[in-house]
Amino acid sequence: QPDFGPTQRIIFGMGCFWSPEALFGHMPGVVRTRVGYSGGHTPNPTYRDMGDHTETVLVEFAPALLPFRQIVNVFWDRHNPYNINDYKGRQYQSLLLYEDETQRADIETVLEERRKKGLERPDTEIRTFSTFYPAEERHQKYYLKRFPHAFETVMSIFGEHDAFNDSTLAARLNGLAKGYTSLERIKAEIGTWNMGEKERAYILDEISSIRW
Ligand code: MHO
Repeated sequence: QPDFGPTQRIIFGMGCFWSPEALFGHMPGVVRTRVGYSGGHTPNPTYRDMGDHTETVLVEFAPALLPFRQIVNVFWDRHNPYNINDYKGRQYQSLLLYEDETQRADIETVLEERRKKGLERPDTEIRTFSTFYPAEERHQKYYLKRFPHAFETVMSIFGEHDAFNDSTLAARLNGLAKGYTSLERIKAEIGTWNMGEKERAYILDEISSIRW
């Protein structure tokens, strides 16, 4: 796993959590992603029984590479944040959980910029971080797992599920599996990662061997 320097976190609810994990995962500057349940009070939610929680993606990113306001604009540009038909209720609530007051102020700035562009204020619930309950393993990096050889190759690099799920590589390849990026772009980015040369060569070799 490369060193990206200081990171921040943000939690987004924007419908079924599979796609947003791939969307943010493909973006350079995103360090890792997890899908889970958050925003509610029900203890120990599961997919079958999430109570008042929402499907969310936890995004850890390096603000030096990807500014916070840019991520927030992607969040609003890439889902429907208006409660017009209340589809699936709280499960698919448009939700934004921020980590600190600096982020909150940035969110207000983004909303103001969007208002000036004539965009209607979203119905998104905007609140501080609450407990994030990681979803079941089958939901993590969902699209990458549709490609068994790719999944097995990346698992063989990291050895176990937590390290796999926490890796930047799995996040990018999950974005690729969903069609958000290309292998060429990922390889070019890996060339810039702050890591040992032997490790870099090994990773590039392994991902070149994947049969998609
Ligand atoms: N694609 C599924 C939703 C799964 S997502 C984890 C469906 O259309 O029911 O909510």
